[in-house]
Amino acid sequence: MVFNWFRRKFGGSGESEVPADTVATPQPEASAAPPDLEPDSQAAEGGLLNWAKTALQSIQSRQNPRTTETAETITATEVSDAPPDAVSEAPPPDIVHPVAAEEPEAAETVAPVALDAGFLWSAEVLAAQGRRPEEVDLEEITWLQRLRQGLGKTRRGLVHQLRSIVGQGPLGRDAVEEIEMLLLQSDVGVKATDQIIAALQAKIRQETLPADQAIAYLKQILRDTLDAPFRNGYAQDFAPQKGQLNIWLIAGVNGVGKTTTIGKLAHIASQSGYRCLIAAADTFRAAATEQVKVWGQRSNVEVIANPGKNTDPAAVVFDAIGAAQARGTELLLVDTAGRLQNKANLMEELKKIRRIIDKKASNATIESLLVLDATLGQNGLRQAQVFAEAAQLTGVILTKLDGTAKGGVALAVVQELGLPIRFVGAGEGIKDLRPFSSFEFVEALLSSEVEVAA
Ligand SMILES: Nc1nc2c(ncn2[C@@H]2O[C@H](COP(=O)(O)OP(=O)(O)O)[C@@H](O)[C@H]2O)c(=O)[nH]1
Ligand SMILES: [Mg+2]
Repeated sequence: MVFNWFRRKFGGSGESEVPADTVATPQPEASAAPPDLEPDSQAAEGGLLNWAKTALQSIQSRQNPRTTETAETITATEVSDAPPDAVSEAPPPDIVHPVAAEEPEAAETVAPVALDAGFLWSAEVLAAQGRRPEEVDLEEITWLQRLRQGLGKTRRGLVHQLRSIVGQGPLGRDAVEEIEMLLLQSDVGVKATDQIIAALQAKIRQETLPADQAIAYLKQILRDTLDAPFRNGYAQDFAPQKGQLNIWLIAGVNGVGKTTTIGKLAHIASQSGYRCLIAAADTFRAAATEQVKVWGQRSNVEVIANPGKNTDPAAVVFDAIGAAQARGTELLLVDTAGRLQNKANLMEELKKIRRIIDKKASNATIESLLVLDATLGQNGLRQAQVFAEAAQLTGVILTKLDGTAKGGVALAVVQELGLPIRFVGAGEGIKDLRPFSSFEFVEALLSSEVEVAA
């Protein structure tokens, strides 16, 4: 049974637009989990612990085939892409990176799963979204923990101070100003902060809020901010359509993580049962094609490239679309350059690629996704404006949330660009990218430490 990582459910790779809950899943293997929980009462009646136990048992019962799968991919990870700084100029494309050779994926999957505090926190977040314990994948648990870890620094500063502010009694003007400062320090940006504070003040004018309710309300405001694009015409569901060609153009400046993200997306796609192909259209840097090929090997996805020097990226895209159409590819991922001789050239090149796609694949579903490095904070946003015009952006992928990034930038991104965040990256490994969920993000950003330690 295939877990569809885009839709985050088992067997959900089909054309069906029916919501998860109403899909009948007749697969007999699905009932491997102990059936002693009522399907709709898990979190509420059985309690979190039962939910987590059931999830753990289901995961364990599915673990065997998965371990074999991972073992095969490990060999490919021994060669690594060098960081962009090292490879951006002409020479050595084949720098071997010892660090990446020991990618955590093997250990991660093989490690025994325990019902520890991290597992429980992830379980709580999944259960709160109406997920059923039998339909949760282990990688979702580990991913949530990683996201939470990545946002740890911001969270510890933010939550601690927030609690001390709201703990002082009903929110007054001074307290609101302090919260405003906190948000700005967390990279939320002026515009989004203003809006969040306005919403908070409006609420406070109506009623006094005890500390817990104030934080719960703040969480809701943050989720609403992140979900605003869905109220403005963007579809909430974001997955390639089965049985037809989807083309995702991946753009962004040098070093933000485009190629890495393509590798991770290719992995998600092939794991989820999509026929996937990569177009290596960053022909500017000599090493770029090699780097994307390594990711192709890791994810078991073929890469269409033109080995010639100074090849026209639009020509590579043209060839890749031809190949995709001939093979019945469902998802074509297009890697692009992040730097050319100058910005105008880069934008021209992106426009040209876009024209080729529109022309040669007029029936395809096209998404143009901007990759933003979360550690760049507000600076990244300025770059984004330029791309927005050239590439007709339809969404954002936020990377490097595991680093020094202050997670608040996600709110600024949505507020300033009006685009939905589609995926978030929190690590250099192949599994370190997942579809974005405002609920999970805000929980990872604002859940208190105490709950987990309990
Ligand atoms: N820590 C961390 N590093 C990342 C992430 N995504 C990408 N990177 C690293 O960022 C560097 C640049 O990535 P690359 O994909 O080459 O960027 P590109 O120039 O936009 O294609 C590489 O060293 C990646 O391993 C992430 O989510 N977390
Ligand atoms: Mg690249």
